Amino acid sequence: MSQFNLEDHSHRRLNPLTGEYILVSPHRSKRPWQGQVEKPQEDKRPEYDPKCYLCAGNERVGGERNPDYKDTFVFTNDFSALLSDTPEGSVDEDDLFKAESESGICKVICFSPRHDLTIPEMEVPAIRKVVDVWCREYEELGSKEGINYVQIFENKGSIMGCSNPHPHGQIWSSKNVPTEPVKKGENQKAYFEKKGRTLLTDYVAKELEKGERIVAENETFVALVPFWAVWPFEAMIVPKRAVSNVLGLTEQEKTDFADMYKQLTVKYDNLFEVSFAYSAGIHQAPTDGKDYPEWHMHMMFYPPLLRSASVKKFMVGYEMLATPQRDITAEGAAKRLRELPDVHYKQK
Ligand code: H2U
Repeated sequence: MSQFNLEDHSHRRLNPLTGEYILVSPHRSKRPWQGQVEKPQEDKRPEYDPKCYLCAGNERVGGERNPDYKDTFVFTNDFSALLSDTPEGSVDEDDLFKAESESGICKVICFSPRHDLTIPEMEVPAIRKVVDVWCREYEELGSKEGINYVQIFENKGSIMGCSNPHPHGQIWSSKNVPTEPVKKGENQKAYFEKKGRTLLTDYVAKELEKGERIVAENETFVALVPFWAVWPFEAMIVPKRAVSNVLGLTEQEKTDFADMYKQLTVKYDNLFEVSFAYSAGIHQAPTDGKDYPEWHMHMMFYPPLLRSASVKKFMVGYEMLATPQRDITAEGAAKRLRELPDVHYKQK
């Protein structure tokens, strides 16, 4: 028996942010593949689509008309999953049937009036305006009574459930802190109490030293494939400095955040020369008025593509019943992304 190593042998890796394990089976990436092959979607779109409900000047499904916006545009979701006027109430029957009312505000953010663009094809100053919208909305929504968490996210690509190719993201803000940020908050708190520094301050410093999982870096931000990544090309964008939410970012850091968002997504698109689908979102401190020195904000990217423009990873079988599993290692995925060009394939 050879000595245990992470490149050849099955192992489980801990996600210290969530406290959960994932299974890594590097030897399995050599197995033959006879699974599903889909045709990549056509990605030719006009700058303006008269039928798009997010294009400037067009009517949305609910009958409201979008203004003639020039950069970003935010509106309250016409089909909000959370509503601000939901009455308070709860049910608790023998600890077995528990429910409580949930309320909140949901918004949609158009990233650009250009129907044909996506984040990796936008310029950094335009993406910076998206970062500014996130800051404004986090502040405005978060300061409302009864809003204790602001989840900013983006679904990109129809395979991730995105309903419209027009570049856009969403915000769902709620009374309760949702499951993922609760777990991450608890683990970051425990680490901070033990070490006096945020978990991600120490983690990012170590990753920068090691270099093997780094995808891109600028002065104040880094994009990396986390050691505990579940999705094949999962990545996170993290500020090098401990900042608990987007409002703590300096002007320079906001621009660097936009730059990192572009750099990572350009590499994503270049990987299979296709508009790379993902769900991405920012995890940051709750907005209940308390201090969260342990929280270190970060943006997660969960892309489903695995082998080509059409073959995606399925979260089925063992993943649904036991624990998430991956074949290609985080290090292998980071190396592939890192070595890709910084110029978008459509601009070559
Ligand atoms: P997704 O593409 O990630 O589904 O986001 C689009 C959101 O836009 C979706 O939540 C909303 C949908 O409810 N929407 C409106 O608010 N108004 C419309 O006219 C169409 C879609």
